[in-house]
Amino acid sequence: MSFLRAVANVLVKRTSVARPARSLGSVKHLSSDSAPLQQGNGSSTLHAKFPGALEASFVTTPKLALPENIEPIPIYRVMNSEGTIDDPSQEPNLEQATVQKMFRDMVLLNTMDKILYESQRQGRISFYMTNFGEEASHIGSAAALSPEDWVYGQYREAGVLVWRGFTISDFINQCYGNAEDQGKGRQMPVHYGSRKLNFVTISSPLGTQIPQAAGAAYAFKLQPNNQRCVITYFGEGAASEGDTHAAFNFAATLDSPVIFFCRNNGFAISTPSKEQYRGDGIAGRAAGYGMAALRFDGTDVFATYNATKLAREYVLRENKPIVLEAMAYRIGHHSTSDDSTAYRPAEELEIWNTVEHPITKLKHYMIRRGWFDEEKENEFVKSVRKQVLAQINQSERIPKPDWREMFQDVYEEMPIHLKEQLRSMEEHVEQHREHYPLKDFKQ
Ligand SMILES: Cc1ncc(C[n+]2csc(CCOP(=O)(O)OP(=O)(O)O)c2C)c(N)n1
Ligand SMILES: [Mg+2]
Repeated sequence: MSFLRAVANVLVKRTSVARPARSLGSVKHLSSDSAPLQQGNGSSTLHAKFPGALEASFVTTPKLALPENIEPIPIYRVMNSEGTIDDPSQEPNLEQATVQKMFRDMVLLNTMDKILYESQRQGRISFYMTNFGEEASHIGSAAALSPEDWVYGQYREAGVLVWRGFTISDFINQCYGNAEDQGKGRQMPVHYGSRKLNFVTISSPLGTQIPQAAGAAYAFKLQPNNQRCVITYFGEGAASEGDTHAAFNFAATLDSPVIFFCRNNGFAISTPSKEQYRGDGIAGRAAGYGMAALRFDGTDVFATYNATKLAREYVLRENKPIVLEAMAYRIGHHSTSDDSTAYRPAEELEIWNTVEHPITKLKHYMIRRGWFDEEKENEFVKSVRKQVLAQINQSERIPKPDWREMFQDVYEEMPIHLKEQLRSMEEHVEQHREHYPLKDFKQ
Protein backbone atom coordinates (compact mmCIF):
# COMPACT_ATOMS: atom_id res chain seq x y z
CA MET A 1 0.00 0.00 0.00
CA SER A 2 1.39 3.41 -0.94
CA PHE A 3 1.92 6.02 1.75
CA LEU A 4 -0.77 8.30 0.27
CA ARG A 5 -3.30 5.49 0.17
CA ALA A 6 -2.56 4.62 3.79
CA VAL A 7 -3.15 8.24 4.82
CA ALA A 8 -6.38 8.31 2.83
CA ASN A 9 -7.55 5.13 4.62
CA VAL A 10 -6.90 6.65 8.02
CA LEU A 11 -8.79 9.79 7.04
CA VAL A 12 -11.75 7.76 5.85
CA LYS A 13 -11.78 5.78 9.08
CA ARG A 14 -11.62 8.99 11.19
CA THR A 15 -14.48 10.51 9.24
CA SER A 16 -16.60 7.44 9.65
CA VAL A 17 -15.96 7.41 13.41
CA ALA A 18 -16.84 11.09 13.58
CA ARG A 19 -20.16 10.69 11.78
CA PRO A 20 -22.35 9.37 14.63
CA ALA A 21 -20.98 12.16 16.84
CA ARG A 22 -22.23 14.77 14.38
CA SER A 23 -25.70 13.31 14.58
CA LEU A 24 -25.67 13.59 18.42
CA GLY A 25 -28.74 15.74 18.37
CA SER A 26 -30.54 13.09 20.35
CA VAL A 27 -30.05 13.10 24.16
CA LYS A 28 -30.44 9.36 24.39
CA HIS A 29 -26.81 8.85 23.27
CA LEU A 30 -25.50 10.54 26.41
CA SER A 31 -25.14 9.13 29.91
CA SER A 32 -28.05 10.06 32.14
CA ASP A 33 -26.11 11.91 34.88
CA SER A 34 -24.30 14.37 32.63
CA ALA A 35 -26.22 17.50 31.67
CA PRO A 36 -25.88 16.95 27.92
CA LEU A 37 -25.81 20.31 26.23
CA GLN A 38 -24.75 23.82 26.97
CA GLN A 39 -24.60 27.08 25.13
CA GLY A 40 -21.07 28.24 24.20
CA ASN A 41 -20.07 31.74 25.38
CA GLY A 42 -21.48 34.29 22.94
CA SER A 43 -22.20 31.56 20.41
CA SER A 44 -25.41 29.98 19.31
CA THR A 45 -23.76 26.55 19.00
CA LEU A 46 -24.76 23.87 21.49
CA HIS A 47 -21.92 21.80 23.01
CA ALA A 48 -21.82 18.50 24.78
CA LYS A 49 -20.44 18.79 28.32
CA PHE A 50 -17.12 17.08 28.99
CA PRO A 51 -17.67 14.50 31.74
CA GLY A 52 -14.35 15.42 33.36
CA ALA A 53 -15.28 19.07 34.00
CA LEU A 54 -19.05 19.32 34.17
CA GLU A 55 -19.12 22.74 35.85
CA ALA A 56 -16.66 24.46 33.53
CA SER A 57 -17.83 27.04 31.01
CA PHE A 58 -16.31 27.85 27.60
CA VAL A 59 -14.21 30.91 26.87
CA THR A 60 -12.97 32.21 23.53
CA THR A 61 -9.48 33.34 24.57
CA PRO A 62 -6.87 31.21 26.35
CA LYS A 63 -6.30 32.24 29.93
CA LEU A 64 -3.62 30.67 32.11
CA ALA A 65 -4.85 29.70 35.54
CA LEU A 66 -1.90 31.10 37.48
CA PRO A 67 -1.30 30.16 41.10
CA GLU A 68 -0.30 33.73 41.95
CA ASN A 69 -3.81 34.88 41.03
CA ILE A 70 -5.33 32.72 43.76
CA GLU A 71 -5.63 34.46 47.15
CA PRO A 72 -3.77 32.52 49.85
CA ILE A 73 -6.15 30.94 52.36
CA PRO A 74 -6.17 33.18 55.45
CA ILE A 75 -5.06 32.06 58.91
CA TYR A 76 -7.91 31.94 61.40
CA ARG A 77 -6.81 33.22 64.80
CA VAL A 78 -8.82 33.70 67.99
CA MET A 79 -6.24 34.80 70.54
CA ASN A 80 -3.32 37.13 69.87
CA SER A 81 0.09 36.83 71.49
CA GLU A 82 -1.04 38.94 74.47
CA GLY A 83 -3.75 36.40 75.21
CA THR A 84 -6.55 38.76 74.09
CA ILE A 85 -9.48 37.49 72.05
CA ASP A 86 -9.52 39.60 68.86
CA ASP A 87 -13.22 39.06 68.10
CA PRO A 88 -15.33 38.28 71.20
CA SER A 89 -17.81 36.28 69.08
CA GLN A 90 -15.01 33.70 68.61
CA GLU A 91 -14.36 33.21 72.35
CA PRO A 92 -15.03 29.49 72.82
CA ASN A 93 -16.46 30.15 76.32
CA LEU A 94 -14.82 27.13 77.89
CA GLU A 95 -15.15 26.60 81.62
CA GLN A 96 -12.23 27.48 83.86
CA ALA A 97 -11.62 23.79 84.65
CA THR A 98 -11.38 22.94 80.93
CA VAL A 99 -8.97 25.79 80.18
CA GLN A 100 -6.91 24.79 83.20
CA LYS A 101 -6.75 21.18 81.96
CA MET A 102 -5.67 22.49 78.53
CA PHE A 103 -2.92 24.54 80.11
CA ARG A 104 -1.72 21.81 82.44
CA ASP A 105 -1.73 19.15 79.71
CA MET A 106 0.42 21.45 77.55
CA VAL A 107 2.78 22.07 80.45
CA LEU A 108 2.95 18.36 81.29
CA LEU A 109 3.84 17.50 77.70
CA ASN A 110 6.48 20.25 77.57
CA THR A 111 8.02 19.21 80.89
CA MET A 112 8.04 15.51 80.05
CA ASP A 113 9.59 16.27 76.65
CA LYS A 114 12.49 18.16 78.22
CA ILE A 115 13.35 15.28 80.54
CA LEU A 116 12.90 12.47 78.03
CA TYR A 117 15.00 14.39 75.51
CA GLU A 118 17.78 14.58 78.09
CA SER A 119 17.35 10.91 78.97
CA GLN A 120 18.10 10.06 75.33
CA ARG A 121 21.15 12.32 75.43
CA GLN A 122 22.35 10.37 78.45
CA GLY A 123 22.03 7.15 76.47
CA ARG A 124 19.13 5.78 78.50
CA ILE A 125 16.78 5.48 75.52
CA SER A 126 17.61 5.07 71.86
CA PHE A 127 15.56 7.90 70.35
CA TYR A 128 13.15 10.72 71.16
CA MET A 129 11.08 13.41 69.45
CA THR A 130 9.91 16.55 71.23
CA ASN A 131 6.70 18.46 70.57
CA PHE A 132 7.98 21.95 71.44
CA GLY A 133 5.89 24.73 69.88
CA GLU A 134 3.07 22.43 68.79
CA GLU A 135 1.47 21.79 72.17
CA ALA A 136 -1.63 23.90 71.39
CA SER A 137 -2.44 22.11 68.15
CA HIS A 138 -2.48 18.77 69.98
CA ILE A 139 -4.48 19.83 73.01
CA GLY A 140 -6.86 22.18 71.18
CA SER A 141 -7.78 19.56 68.60
CA ALA A 142 -8.03 16.67 71.07
CA ALA A 143 -10.36 18.73 73.27
CA ALA A 144 -12.73 19.31 70.34
CA LEU A 145 -13.05 15.62 69.48
CA SER A 146 -15.15 12.90 71.04
CA PRO A 147 -13.08 10.25 72.85
CA GLU A 148 -14.80 7.76 70.52
CA ASP A 149 -13.27 9.36 67.41
CA TRP A 150 -10.34 7.40 66.07
CA VAL A 151 -6.94 9.02 65.83
CA TYR A 152 -4.25 8.10 63.29
CA GLY A 153 -1.12 10.03 64.22
CA GLN A 154 2.29 10.58 62.63
CA TYR A 155 4.56 10.78 65.72
CA ARG A 156 4.57 14.39 66.92
CA GLU A 157 1.12 14.38 68.50
CA ALA A 158 1.82 13.12 72.02
CA GLY A 159 -0.43 15.87 73.43
CA VAL A 160 -3.48 14.17 71.93
CA LEU A 161 -2.67 11.14 74.06
CA VAL A 162 -2.07 13.31 77.13
CA TRP A 163 -5.54 14.82 76.71
CA ARG A 164 -7.13 11.38 76.32
CA GLY A 165 -5.52 10.04 79.49
CA PHE A 166 -2.33 8.25 78.45
CA THR A 167 -0.34 8.47 81.67
CA ILE A 168 3.26 9.44 82.37
CA SER A 169 3.97 5.76 83.06
CA ASP A 170 2.35 4.76 79.73
CA PHE A 171 4.64 7.20 77.87
CA ILE A 172 7.81 6.26 79.68
CA ASN A 173 7.28 2.50 79.62
CA GLN A 174 6.83 2.79 75.85
CA CYS A 175 10.01 4.83 75.42
CA TYR A 176 11.92 2.35 77.56
CA GLY A 177 10.38 -0.61 75.67
CA ASN A 178 9.88 -2.63 78.84
CA ALA A 179 7.43 -5.38 79.78
CA GLU A 180 4.82 -2.80 80.87
CA ASP A 181 4.81 -1.11 77.46
CA GLN A 182 1.40 -1.61 75.81
CA GLY A 183 3.25 -2.17 72.53
CA LYS A 184 5.36 -4.93 74.14
CA GLY A 185 8.64 -3.19 73.28
CA ARG A 186 8.18 -3.78 69.57
CA GLN A 187 8.27 -0.16 68.44
CA MET A 188 10.83 2.63 68.52
CA PRO A 189 10.35 5.20 71.28
CA VAL A 190 7.46 7.69 70.67
CA HIS A 191 5.61 5.20 68.46
CA TYR A 192 2.71 5.09 70.88
CA GLY A 193 -0.64 3.38 70.47
CA SER A 194 -3.63 2.73 72.68
CA ARG A 195 -6.59 0.55 71.86
CA LYS A 196 -8.39 1.87 74.93
CA LEU A 197 -7.94 5.49 73.83
CA ASN A 198 -8.78 4.85 70.15
CA PHE A 199 -5.29 5.93 69.10
CA VAL A 200 -3.91 3.71 66.35
CA THR A 201 -0.24 2.79 66.82
CA ILE A 202 2.22 5.07 65.04
CA SER A 203 4.26 3.60 62.19
CA SER A 204 7.56 5.08 60.99
CA PRO A 205 7.11 5.16 57.21
CA LEU A 206 5.66 8.58 56.49
CA GLY A 207 2.12 8.88 55.22
CA THR A 208 0.89 5.33 55.85
CA GLN A 209 -1.69 6.50 58.38
CA ILE A 210 -3.41 8.92 56.00
CA PRO A 211 -5.11 6.48 53.57
CA GLN A 212 -5.81 4.17 56.52
CA ALA A 213 -7.73 6.99 58.18
CA ALA A 214 -9.70 7.72 55.00
CA GLY A 215 -10.65 4.03 54.85
CA ALA A 216 -11.56 3.77 58.54
CA ALA A 217 -13.78 6.85 58.26
CA TYR A 218 -15.50 5.32 55.24
CA ALA A 219 -16.13 2.12 57.22
CA PHE A 220 -17.62 4.13 60.11
CA LYS A 221 -19.89 5.98 57.71
CA LEU A 222 -21.37 2.67 56.56
CA GLN A 223 -22.46 1.84 60.11
CA PRO A 224 -26.01 2.84 61.02
CA ASN A 225 -26.30 6.08 63.08
CA ASN A 226 -22.59 6.71 62.94
CA GLN A 227 -21.44 9.36 65.43
CA ARG A 228 -17.74 8.77 64.95
CA CYS A 229 -15.28 10.58 62.78
CA VAL A 230 -11.61 9.87 62.16
CA ILE A 231 -8.80 12.37 62.46
CA THR A 232 -5.37 11.86 60.99
CA TYR A 233 -2.42 14.04 61.86
CA PHE A 234 0.55 14.48 59.55
CA GLY A 235 3.33 16.95 58.88
CA GLU A 236 3.52 19.16 55.82
CA GLY A 237 6.54 17.06 54.83
CA ALA A 238 4.50 13.84 54.85
CA ALA A 239 1.99 15.62 52.62
CA SER A 240 4.53 15.21 49.79
CA GLU A 241 4.12 11.43 49.96
CA GLY A 242 2.03 9.72 47.27
CA ASP A 243 -0.06 8.19 50.06
CA THR A 244 -1.38 11.66 50.93
CA HIS A 245 -2.63 12.14 47.38
CA ALA A 246 -4.27 8.70 47.44
CA ALA A 247 -5.92 9.45 50.78
CA PHE A 248 -7.20 12.86 49.67
CA ASN A 249 -8.67 11.52 46.46
CA PHE A 250 -10.23 8.44 48.07
CA ALA A 251 -11.76 10.48 50.88
CA ALA A 252 -13.12 13.10 48.50
CA THR A 253 -14.63 10.65 46.02
CA LEU A 254 -15.95 8.20 48.64
CA ASP A 255 -17.18 10.98 50.95
CA SER A 256 -15.33 9.79 54.06
CA PRO A 257 -15.95 11.69 57.30
CA VAL A 258 -12.25 12.21 57.97
CA ILE A 259 -10.36 15.24 59.26
CA PHE A 260 -6.98 15.60 57.57
CA PHE A 261 -5.09 17.55 60.20
CA CYS A 262 -1.84 18.85 58.75
CA ARG A 263 0.66 20.22 61.25
CA ASN A 264 2.60 22.69 59.16
CA ASN A 265 5.59 23.40 61.41
CA GLY A 266 7.80 24.78 58.65
CA PHE A 267 10.26 21.88 58.38
CA ALA A 268 10.56 18.28 57.19
CA ILE A 269 13.74 17.46 59.11
CA SER A 270 16.14 20.01 57.54
CA THR A 271 14.02 20.93 54.51
CA PRO A 272 12.16 24.20 55.06
CA SER A 273 8.59 24.37 53.77
CA LYS A 274 9.54 26.88 51.04
CA GLU A 275 11.61 24.10 49.43
CA GLN A 276 8.91 21.46 49.91
CA TYR A 277 6.11 22.86 47.76
CA ARG A 278 5.19 25.76 45.51
CA GLY A 279 1.45 26.09 46.12
CA ASP A 280 -0.51 27.60 49.00
CA GLY A 281 0.59 25.14 51.67
CA ILE A 282 -1.49 22.03 52.29
CA ALA A 283 -4.89 23.70 52.80
CA GLY A 284 -4.47 25.16 49.30
CA ARG A 285 -4.56 21.66 47.84
CA ALA A 286 -8.00 20.81 49.26
CA ALA A 287 -10.03 22.59 46.56
CA GLY A 288 -8.18 20.65 43.87
CA TYR A 289 -9.55 17.47 45.38
CA GLY A 290 -13.00 18.95 45.97
CA MET A 291 -12.57 19.19 49.74
CA ALA A 292 -13.26 21.91 52.29
CA ALA A 293 -10.29 23.50 54.03
CA LEU A 294 -9.53 25.68 57.02
CA ARG A 295 -6.16 27.14 57.94
CA PHE A 296 -5.55 28.43 61.44
CA ASP A 297 -2.93 29.50 63.95
CA GLY A 298 -1.76 26.24 65.50
CA THR A 299 -0.04 28.09 68.33
CA ASP A 300 -3.47 29.34 69.44
CA VAL A 301 -5.23 26.65 71.43
CA PHE A 302 -8.63 28.31 70.98
CA ALA A 303 -8.34 28.71 67.21
CA THR A 304 -7.35 25.04 67.05
CA TYR A 305 -10.27 24.07 69.28
CA ASN A 306 -12.85 26.07 67.27
CA ALA A 307 -11.46 24.87 63.93
CA THR A 308 -11.48 21.20 64.94
CA LYS A 309 -14.97 21.48 66.45
CA LEU A 310 -16.26 23.04 63.24
CA ALA A 311 -14.47 20.39 61.18
CA ARG A 312 -15.92 17.56 63.28
CA GLU A 313 -19.46 18.92 62.88
CA TYR A 314 -18.91 19.38 59.15
CA VAL A 315 -17.54 15.90 58.40
CA LEU A 316 -20.29 14.15 60.37
CA ARG A 317 -23.12 16.33 59.07
CA GLU A 318 -22.04 16.25 55.42
CA ASN A 319 -20.24 12.88 55.42
CA LYS A 320 -17.35 14.59 53.70
CA PRO A 321 -13.65 15.06 54.41
CA ILE A 322 -11.94 18.32 55.35
CA VAL A 323 -8.34 19.52 55.36
CA LEU A 324 -7.21 21.47 58.42
CA GLU A 325 -3.84 23.18 58.38
CA ALA A 326 -2.38 24.18 61.74
CA MET A 327 0.38 26.74 61.21
CA ALA A 328 3.16 26.48 63.78
CA TYR A 329 6.92 26.37 64.12
CA ARG A 330 8.96 23.31 65.14
CA ILE A 331 11.02 24.73 68.00
CA GLY A 332 12.92 21.54 68.82
CA HIS A 333 15.26 19.55 66.62
CA HIS A 334 13.45 17.12 64.33
CA SER A 335 14.47 14.24 66.59
CA THR A 336 17.44 13.25 68.70
CA SER A 337 19.11 12.17 65.41
CA ASP A 338 19.06 15.77 64.17
CA ASP A 339 20.90 18.99 64.98
CA SER A 340 18.86 21.90 63.64
CA THR A 341 21.58 24.48 64.37
CA ALA A 342 23.19 23.20 61.15
CA TYR A 343 20.37 24.53 58.96
CA ARG A 344 18.59 27.40 60.75
CA PRO A 345 19.80 30.40 62.74
CA ALA A 346 19.24 30.25 66.49
CA GLU A 347 17.72 33.78 66.41
CA GLU A 348 14.88 32.47 64.24
CA LEU A 349 13.67 30.34 67.14
CA GLU A 350 13.64 33.14 69.68
CA ILE A 351 10.27 34.64 68.81
CA TRP A 352 8.55 31.23 68.64
CA ASN A 353 10.02 30.21 71.94
CA THR A 354 8.84 33.38 73.70
CA VAL A 355 5.96 35.64 72.60
CA GLU A 356 4.57 33.20 70.05
CA HIS A 357 4.87 30.15 72.29
CA PRO A 358 1.48 28.46 72.69
CA ILE A 359 1.89 28.01 76.44
CA THR A 360 2.84 31.69 76.94
CA LYS A 361 -0.23 32.82 75.00
CA LEU A 362 -2.61 30.69 77.04
CA LYS A 363 -0.92 31.83 80.23
CA HIS A 364 -1.58 35.47 79.27
CA TYR A 365 -5.22 34.62 78.61
CA MET A 366 -5.56 32.94 81.99
CA ILE A 367 -3.92 35.86 83.77
CA ARG A 368 -6.46 38.20 82.13
CA ARG A 369 -9.30 36.00 83.31
CA GLY A 370 -7.84 35.84 86.83
CA TRP A 371 -7.43 32.07 86.42
CA PHE A 372 -3.67 31.88 86.82
CA ASP A 373 -2.00 31.23 90.15
CA GLU A 374 1.77 31.46 89.60
CA GLU A 375 2.62 29.56 92.77
CA LYS A 376 0.23 26.70 92.08
CA GLU A 377 1.44 26.37 88.50
CA ASN A 378 5.08 26.28 89.59
CA GLU A 379 4.14 23.55 92.04
CA PHE A 380 2.47 21.68 89.20
CA VAL A 381 5.63 21.77 87.07
CA LYS A 382 7.68 20.56 90.02
CA SER A 383 5.30 17.68 90.67
CA VAL A 384 5.36 16.65 86.99
CA ARG A 385 9.17 16.71 87.00
CA LYS A 386 9.18 14.55 90.10
CA GLN A 387 6.71 12.07 88.62
CA VAL A 388 8.64 11.82 85.35
CA LEU A 389 12.00 11.28 87.09
CA ALA A 390 10.52 8.70 89.45
CA GLN A 391 8.88 6.91 86.53
CA ILE A 392 12.15 6.83 84.56
CA ASN A 393 13.81 5.29 87.56
CA GLN A 394 11.08 2.68 87.78
CA SER A 395 10.74 2.02 84.04
CA GLU A 396 14.49 1.34 83.80
CA ARG A 397 14.16 -1.43 86.36
CA ILE A 398 11.21 -3.17 84.72
CA PRO A 399 12.58 -6.05 82.64
CA LYS A 400 12.32 -6.14 78.85
CA PRO A 401 9.30 -8.09 77.56
CA ASP A 402 9.62 -11.88 77.28
CA TRP A 403 11.47 -12.21 73.97
CA ARG A 404 9.16 -15.09 72.97
CA GLU A 405 6.40 -12.50 72.58
CA MET A 406 7.93 -11.27 69.35
CA PHE A 407 6.37 -14.28 67.65
CA GLN A 408 2.91 -13.42 68.92
CA ASP A 409 0.16 -11.12 67.64
CA VAL A 410 1.19 -11.30 63.99
CA TYR A 411 -1.66 -13.74 63.42
CA GLU A 412 -4.61 -14.36 65.70
CA GLU A 413 -3.41 -17.96 66.06
CA MET A 414 0.28 -18.70 65.71
CA PRO A 415 0.77 -20.59 62.42
CA ILE A 416 2.93 -23.68 62.22
CA HIS A 417 5.95 -21.96 60.62
CA LEU A 418 6.13 -19.38 63.41
CA LYS A 419 5.76 -22.12 66.02
CA GLU A 420 8.75 -23.86 64.44
CA GLN A 421 10.81 -20.65 64.43
CA LEU A 422 9.96 -20.08 68.08
CA ARG A 423 11.02 -23.61 68.99
CA SER A 424 14.27 -23.31 67.08
CA MET A 425 15.01 -19.94 68.76
CA GLU A 426 14.32 -21.46 72.18
CA GLU A 427 16.80 -24.26 71.45
CA HIS A 428 19.38 -21.80 70.20
CA VAL A 429 19.07 -19.50 73.23
CA GLU A 430 19.22 -22.51 75.56
CA GLN A 431 22.45 -23.72 73.91
CA HIS A 432 24.13 -20.29 73.96
CA ARG A 433 22.75 -18.77 77.15
CA GLU A 434 26.06 -17.16 78.06
CA HIS A 435 25.86 -14.89 74.97
CA TYR A 436 22.45 -13.41 75.77
CA PRO A 437 21.50 -10.92 78.54
CA LEU A 438 18.61 -13.16 79.57
CA LYS A 439 18.37 -11.68 83.04
CA ASP A 440 17.20 -8.39 81.47
CA PHE A 441 14.17 -10.09 79.94
CA LYS A 442 10.94 -11.15 81.56
CA GLN A 443 10.79 -14.93 81.85
C1 LIG B 1 8.50 7.09 53.63
C2 LIG B 1 9.47 7.83 54.50
N1 LIG B 1 10.40 8.64 53.95
C3 LIG B 1 11.27 9.29 54.74
C4 LIG B 1 11.25 9.13 56.10
C5 LIG B 1 12.26 9.86 56.97
N2 LIG B 1 11.58 10.95 57.68
C6 LIG B 1 11.14 10.78 58.94
S1 LIG B 1 10.37 12.16 59.52
C7 LIG B 1 10.66 13.01 58.10
C8 LIG B 1 10.22 14.45 57.95
C9 LIG B 1 8.74 14.62 58.10
O1 LIG B 1 8.41 15.96 58.20
P1 LIG B 1 6.94 16.41 58.51
O2 LIG B 1 5.97 15.49 57.89
O3 LIG B 1 6.83 17.84 58.18
O4 LIG B 1 6.77 16.19 60.09
P2 LIG B 1 7.52 16.92 61.30
O5 LIG B 1 8.71 16.09 61.63
O6 LIG B 1 7.87 18.28 60.85
O7 LIG B 1 6.57 16.92 62.44
C10 LIG B 1 11.37 12.22 57.18
C11 LIG B 1 11.78 12.67 55.85
C12 LIG B 1 10.28 8.25 56.63
N3 LIG B 1 10.15 8.04 57.93
N4 LIG B 1 9.39 7.63 55.82
MG1 LIG C 1 7.01 19.52 59.37
